[in-house]
Amino acid sequence: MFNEDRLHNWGRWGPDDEIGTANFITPDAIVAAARLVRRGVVISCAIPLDARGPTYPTRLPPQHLMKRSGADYAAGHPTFGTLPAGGMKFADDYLFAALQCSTQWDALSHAWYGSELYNGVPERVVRNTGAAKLGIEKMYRHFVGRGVLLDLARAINNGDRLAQGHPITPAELDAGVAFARTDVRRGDILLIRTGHVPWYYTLADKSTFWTGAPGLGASTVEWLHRHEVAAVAMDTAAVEVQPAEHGEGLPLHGALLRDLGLTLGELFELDALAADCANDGVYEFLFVGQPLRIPGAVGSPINPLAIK
Ligand code: UVW
Repeated sequence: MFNEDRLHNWGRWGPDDEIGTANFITPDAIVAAARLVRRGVVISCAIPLDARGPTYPTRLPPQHLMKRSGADYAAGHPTFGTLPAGGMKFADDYLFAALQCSTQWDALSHAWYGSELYNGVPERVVRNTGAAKLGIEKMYRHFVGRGVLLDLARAINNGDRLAQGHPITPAELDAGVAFARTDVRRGDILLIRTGHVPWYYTLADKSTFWTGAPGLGASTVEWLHRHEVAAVAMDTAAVEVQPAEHGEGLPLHGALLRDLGLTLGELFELDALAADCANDGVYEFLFVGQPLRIPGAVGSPINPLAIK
């Protein structure tokens, strides 16, 4: 189902394109972004990948299991070899996790409507063995570039978190840009802070968190398309406002991932970065956020870094 009336990037980078707006990040843009590193400060935008985090209710929280630990050796498990000092001892572990249970990229194969994904890829390519096209591994070298933080909590809400159900508007994005005293350029990786994810960790009743979220309103699709950003990431579980402004579900996943080919980052932790930006007044930085190279995966955990 292709609808010319909707904003889209289908065909913009050829019929076989699988990376969408990541195409906006040019080698020159990466060189320019590297020049933004001035203080040698590295800030992670990830929450801990553990069961205490806000995993979307349709998924299981991650489980980290130890296969071998110091307790095994204390109980008499044999060492590996005899040198040095009676042999080597090794710890080993497993992670059982939904690929989108924590700080993550949504692959372009994560969401669609009708029977086609981004660039007209038929839904049958998303098989029970994985996505034969548009998998997150196609991004394994991407999302290195200029990052810009729009701290909307500070810019439009006196530093308080945005309310659940608050639909972010283009004017509010502009206010975030003005607050940052910078601009948004083609190929930028846009980080938008609402303060929502940190709130989760303070809640005694976690179910409250899932009754709604601030996020992008429908009218921001044109803004994002016009600014030609490479990716958008937020400190919320779904990027878009919840409940949706019109109808139910996650309609912006269709407009952004499927129509624009715009990769979405979710469950980012932006408070530490925001504090640093408020301190030095610099809201642009080198952003480095590669997905894991998992063939056919429709999302990936990441530890995105802002380097200033
Ligand atoms: C769903 O997959 C339902 O949402 P999200 O992309 O926000 O994790």
